[in-house]
Amino acid sequence: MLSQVVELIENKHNFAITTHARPDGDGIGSSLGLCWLLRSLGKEAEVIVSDGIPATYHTLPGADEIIHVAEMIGKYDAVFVIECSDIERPGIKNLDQQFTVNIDHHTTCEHFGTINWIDPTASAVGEMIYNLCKAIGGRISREIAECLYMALVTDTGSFHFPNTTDRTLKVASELVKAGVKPAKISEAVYNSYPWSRIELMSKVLATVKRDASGRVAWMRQTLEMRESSGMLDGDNNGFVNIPLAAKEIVASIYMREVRPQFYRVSLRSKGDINVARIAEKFGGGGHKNAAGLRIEGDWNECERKIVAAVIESVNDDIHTTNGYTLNDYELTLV
Ligand SMILES: [Mn+2]
Repeated sequence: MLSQVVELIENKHNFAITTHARPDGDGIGSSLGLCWLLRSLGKEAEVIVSDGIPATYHTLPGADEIIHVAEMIGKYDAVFVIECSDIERPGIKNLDQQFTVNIDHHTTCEHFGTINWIDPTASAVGEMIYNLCKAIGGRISREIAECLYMALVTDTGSFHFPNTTDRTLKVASELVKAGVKPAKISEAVYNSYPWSRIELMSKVLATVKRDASGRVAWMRQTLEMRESSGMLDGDNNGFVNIPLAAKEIVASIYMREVRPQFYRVSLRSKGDINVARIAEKFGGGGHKNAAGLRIEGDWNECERKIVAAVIESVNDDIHTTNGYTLNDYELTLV
């Protein structure tokens, strides 16, 4: 919990911070934000990751100092593990030999750390790092603010996903006061893609289908599409949300072929439709409105199973909530 994290930082000196492979804005932004916080407190800190950093995050302060490692070398007083469901997610060997601090806001997170601080009410880990900064009496520098704002913007979809709370907006406001230029971050996140994203989008959108009720949509991304579009890492970020722009669509499925017979699947939903429960059925996890899973086998067979599970779940959720309407967003996260 938070008090243990504060005590650890006060009493130790030499820290590393890591996040999951294929890092996103919350993983990178929170890691760098925490790194700047620790340094401002006179501590040694560095961010270590196993994977490449998507171009979107290269402009964040400190991104150019991130160290790429395949295994833990040297001993730290503690390693902060940001936004990871388990100790394997960072993809760093021998991480389990370290004193680890697990910081996450996902309910499906395992308590794998020596210290575990899990706050499912936070919109992003970035919001938790802000709270940590306040709890430890740190100052929100412009560097910390830019990194944490990136975390908030990306995890809340520019503050329009249901995880956005009054606290999220208050934190965002404080970060802007500390020097963040929201338009600069939004430009980096939403209007700085290479053309290959548009090429890939046109191919993926050509596969979109929906069920007879018109409430569930699904799309595919094949290995061939990756190659023919010249796809770069991150080019497909957010594609899963596109069908949700249609008023009647309440759940969206995005299947990516990672290698023959192996797919990563993203699920997104609106309001009370719970896709985390569906992902868990297939061994995955996530939040009520944003979840993911992996599945192996024949394309059509895998797609059929997942689509059927989502349609069934949507029907149940609509039934149990006694008539769902799109204006019925209930913020369960306060
Ligand atoms: Mn997050």
